[in-house]
Amino acid sequence: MIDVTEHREAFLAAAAGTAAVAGSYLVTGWSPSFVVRPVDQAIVNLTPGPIVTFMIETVGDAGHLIHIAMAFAAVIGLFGAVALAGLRIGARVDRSLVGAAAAGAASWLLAAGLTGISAQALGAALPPAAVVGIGGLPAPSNSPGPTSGDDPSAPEGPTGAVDAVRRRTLGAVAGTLAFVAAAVVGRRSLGGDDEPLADAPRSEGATARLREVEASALAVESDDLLGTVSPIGEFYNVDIAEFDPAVAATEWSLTFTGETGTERTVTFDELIDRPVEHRAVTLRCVGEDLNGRKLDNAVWTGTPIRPLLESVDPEGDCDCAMLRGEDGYYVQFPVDVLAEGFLAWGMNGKELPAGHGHPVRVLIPGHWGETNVKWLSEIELLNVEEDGYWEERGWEGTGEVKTVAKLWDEGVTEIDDGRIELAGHAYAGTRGIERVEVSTDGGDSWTDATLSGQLPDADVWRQWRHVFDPDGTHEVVVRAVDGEGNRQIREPSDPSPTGSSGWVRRTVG
Ligand SMILES: Nc1nc2c(c(=O)[nH]1)N[C@H]1C(S)=C(S)[C@@H](COP(=O)(O)O)O[C@H]1N2
Ligand SMILES: [Mo]
Repeated sequence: MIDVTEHREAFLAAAAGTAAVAGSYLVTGWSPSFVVRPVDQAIVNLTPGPIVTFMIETVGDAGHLIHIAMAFAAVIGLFGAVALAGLRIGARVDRSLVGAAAAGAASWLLAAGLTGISAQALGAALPPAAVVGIGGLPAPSNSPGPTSGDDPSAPEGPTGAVDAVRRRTLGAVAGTLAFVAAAVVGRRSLGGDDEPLADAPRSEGATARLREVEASALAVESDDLLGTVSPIGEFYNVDIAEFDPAVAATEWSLTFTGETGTERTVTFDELIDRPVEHRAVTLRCVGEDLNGRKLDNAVWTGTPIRPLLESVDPEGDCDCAMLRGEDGYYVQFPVDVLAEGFLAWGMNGKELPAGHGHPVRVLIPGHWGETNVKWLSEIELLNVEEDGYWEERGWEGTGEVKTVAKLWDEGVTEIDDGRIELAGHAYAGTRGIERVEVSTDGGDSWTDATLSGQLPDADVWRQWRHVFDPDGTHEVVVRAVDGEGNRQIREPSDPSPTGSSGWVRRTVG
């Protein structure tokens, strides 16, 4: 059993640090003003590439939990250290209020240093001040025994005072835990973290334009089975940072820099005033396993990049460009590939959500997910090729996607008559899917699956379906053939560095 009285300062400091984080969360939610965010960002940026790749391949999405846990621990430690200093100052002058004020002021400075000077930083300052003020009160002098001046934390002090100190310390810790729970519940009821950004009022033209996004709402019929369009909340997410940048559309602009004939900056209003298109585009992450879930399709609203690009006269020697996002992400690829792309501000009939790059992201047909820069802010025309964020970390994910046919858990259903229905998605970028072949005997014999209709756009997945009569257990294997007649690569490989290959196999029955 840990002696609370003896470790009183440590308990109070940990409680104060935790209270600071909870208070900040209550005020800011998971926004850029939350004190954990910059520390998490620093951890992500400082982690060496091979470790990042190793984590992605071994623990996958749990890697996020690890760096976020480290960030929480570090921030609790920082605010805890500040609170400890406050406690000691309070004890020295024998006035816990002085200690509380010192801890509060220093916590505010720390929060402002991490996230910028704002009233929101008070969220991280008041709760630890309260913990220091209450937890640091000296032992009551009317309790039997001690006279003021005695060290209240001295374990062998008179029992009454020791009990009072113990109760107060435990009270401060319990109060902090209650505050953490209240902050989480309170924040949720203030509205989820996925709320659209409170942008400044828009011009009438812009409002009308944005209504066109809604009008798109599913020009595409979601046909049967697994669904053709992934709902926004289910569309996969890959981010280098735990927190989405909060970029208001009214503040956003895209600048073409570097080797251009004319530099150019485009605002959000200018962008959405350009010719509007709705395109179905499928994305797949190069880092996913062969039968992984980082493959999704949406209907996006936006405008083609080519005319904008031509208007700035790209002149660089490498005919290549570096694209940058507000979160510090960057990716480089050829200008002629970029010219095929699309700048999207709408997704499935809604304004582009924060997690998918609000207000504007890039969509590059047929290439791996990493080329589709979210929160786009700059397109720099280069003279010499440079590595992008993932290339620096050992990936080669800017090229065309590999061909794949998936068979997820929900793709296996027993239908009423005892037969088994197999269904999945197949994707080959702009090459398209010509056919999906299914084997129910481990690859000895193959049958063509039935394909869903092809969406009108080039860069979309297709659904396949195959029904068979089971006889015991079956080793099911699926493989796709792309529109150029190439069969999916048989030889299995890891995702790193160029994307996984092989054929999906699964025992059924
Ligand atoms: N700014 C920015 N853009 C980004 C990323 C990112 O971390 N930051 N991740 C990339 C990767 S690796 C993929 S697979 C896709 C995922 O897009 P989604 O999160 O909308 O599914 O976005 C790409 N664009
Ligand atoms: Mo990715």
